[in-house]
Amino acid sequence: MLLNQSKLFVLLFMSSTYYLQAQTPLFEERDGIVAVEAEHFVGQSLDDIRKWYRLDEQIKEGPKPDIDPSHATSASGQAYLEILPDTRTNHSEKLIPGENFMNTAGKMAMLHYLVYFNNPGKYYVWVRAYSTGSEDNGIHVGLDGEWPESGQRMQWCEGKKQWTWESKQRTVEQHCGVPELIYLEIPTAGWHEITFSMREDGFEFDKWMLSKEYKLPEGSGPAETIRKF
Ligand SMILES: [Ca+2]
Ligand SMILES: [Ca+2]
Ligand SMILES: [Ca+2]
Repeated sequence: MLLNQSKLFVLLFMSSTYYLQAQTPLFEERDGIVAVEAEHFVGQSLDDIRKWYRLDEQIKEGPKPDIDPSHATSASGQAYLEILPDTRTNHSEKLIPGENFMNTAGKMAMLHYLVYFNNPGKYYVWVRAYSTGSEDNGIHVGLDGEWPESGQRMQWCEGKKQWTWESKQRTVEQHCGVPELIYLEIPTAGWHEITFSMREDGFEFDKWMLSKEYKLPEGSGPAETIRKF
């Protein structure tokens, strides 16, 4: 337990380079499941050009442009995050790498979460997102400051204009994504940092889940697996 606590302090120290939210819950894997509201991040970084903004029942909009209204009422926890501003909503608007698009993981608009794992191993990553068009449906996921190939280019094509769980990787051959290619290998029991970073601006992020089994979550997914001390 002492070792685990000291690891947590190291993680929190590492995290001090980004803004730490007050009273953010920490999370725990139980029975092969981690479930987290996107809006319960512990901090964000690399947010000078694009940033994640919380939308909820009180905060109904962020920086413009943003072509669509808030989707908070149908979000899990009635809150979600969106990368704004959104300057590319369709193919006719200019693609500017490093501004409204970032194909490389871990370079822009990064969210940080801390999770205690009881069971190491391979976990599929699921994200509940709301996509309106063709240029707001990609994100990357990483682990402990690294960005493995299996966390790059999460992609949504189906389920437009509604909150949709997905776990598929965009590839050269399959732009709509291939199942079972998005996963993280948790090397040890104990504390680990899960991170998400921008691929396309305007991405709307409600909730995420890790699961040992590749099984589509139902509805808003399982209840958050908050760490109990
Ligand atoms: Ca939007
Ligand atoms: Ca966009
Ligand atoms: Ca949410």
